[in-house]
Amino acid sequence: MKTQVAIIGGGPSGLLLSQLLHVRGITSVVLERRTQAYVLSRIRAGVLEQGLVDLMREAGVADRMEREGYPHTGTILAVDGESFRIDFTQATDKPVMVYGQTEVTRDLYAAREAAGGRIEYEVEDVVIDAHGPSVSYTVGGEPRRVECDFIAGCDGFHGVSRKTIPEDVRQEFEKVYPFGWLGILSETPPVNHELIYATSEAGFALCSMRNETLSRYYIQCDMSERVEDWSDDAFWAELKRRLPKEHGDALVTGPSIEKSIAPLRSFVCEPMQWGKLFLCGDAAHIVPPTGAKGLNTAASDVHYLYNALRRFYEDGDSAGIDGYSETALARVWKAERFSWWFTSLMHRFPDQSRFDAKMQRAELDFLRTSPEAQAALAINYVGLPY
Ligand code: RFL
Ligand code: PHB
Repeated sequence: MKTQVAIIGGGPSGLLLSQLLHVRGITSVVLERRTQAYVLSRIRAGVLEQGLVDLMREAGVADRMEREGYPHTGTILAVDGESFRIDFTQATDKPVMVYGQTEVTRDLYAAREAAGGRIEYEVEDVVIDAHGPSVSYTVGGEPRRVECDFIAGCDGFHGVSRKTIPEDVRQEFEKVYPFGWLGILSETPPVNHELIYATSEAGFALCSMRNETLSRYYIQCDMSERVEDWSDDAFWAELKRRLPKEHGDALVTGPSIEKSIAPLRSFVCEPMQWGKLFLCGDAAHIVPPTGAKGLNTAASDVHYLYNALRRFYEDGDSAGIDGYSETALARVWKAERFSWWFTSLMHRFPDQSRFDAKMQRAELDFLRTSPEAQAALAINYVGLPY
């Protein structure tokens, strides 16, 4: 098979890139290891930056998001039972959009299918020749091969693309946090119309949502804990303990429809390109979810790669392609910094000294009282410019 861009991974990065290229008449094939139903069953991000919203518009897949998504102009921070609001509009003119990653992915699959886009599911044994360039794989044991001009590695943290970059070229930077997030999805109305990021002696908690009848909640937990050991009742009780009284009292509880534990990690791979292979999204970097930056940073990579490919095909200009890694990484590191900072500020660390705890409280107090500190949070949270 021949195509212009072979895309490995049918998550949000791969699908968005494929759809944007399609709008510009550039052909691609998406190779996905799982089934579409499996990809859509993963409950992940819920907050979209304006940059991603604009990319969805450019890709022609924004209609349902505009109808069903919720623009938010602020978020609540709760510290030891007292809350204050970070108003995004004081420092930026941009809201964020509350719209689930599952829905983004669903809309992208629908658009690719409507356009007759080629997606191969349940591919195995993917081998990348970054210089050929070509991609070989099997489906149901049958060998296949795609010849292409470029390869986009959009296959997430556990994919094969990153590992194709030779070890003596590839540098990896990593920080693993000593806790995870236990998350539940429940068919209950959200406790508040805006997200609540809460910290207390008992640890971090987050109240988020998908819509008026579907809530997403997280609590910081030990990585040794097991989902099976957390009954719904135990989860609700612990969440309530970590929220200000007015929110805890307002919490509507119900059975969970999904419950899982996610580890927290910061990770960056440099460079993000090798030969004709270009990494996008979780394949190249991971952030802890505290700043809601994972999907959004994947989208900024897609923005840079899509525009670089467009310039190449439309103007014969390879400057964007050549500089992709450097351009993408400059923004990636800023999202890493924000996610690391917000995580460090809001969680209880098991090895935290009494001094460390005082520093955290002083910084939170500074944030509560300083418009400039709130502006810095807002600018990063709504998303730095591309
Ligand atoms: P994905 O979504 O992991 O998709 C990669 C796809 O590649 C496939 N794949 C392969 N295909 C072919 N061959 C192989 N060898 C392959 N290996 C893997 C996989 O099956 C998969 O379909 O990466 P992508 O597209 O880069 O998207 C990244 C985002 O999914 C991720 O950054 C976010 O979900 C992170 N994240 C959040 N990000 C935000 O921006 N805002 C949030 O509010 C937010 N909350 C979250 C999150 C992630 C979480 N978890 C569980 C990790 C909350 C959670 C709990
Ligand atoms: C979510 O809704 O899943 C969510 C929202 C904000 C975050 C992380 C996750 O920072």
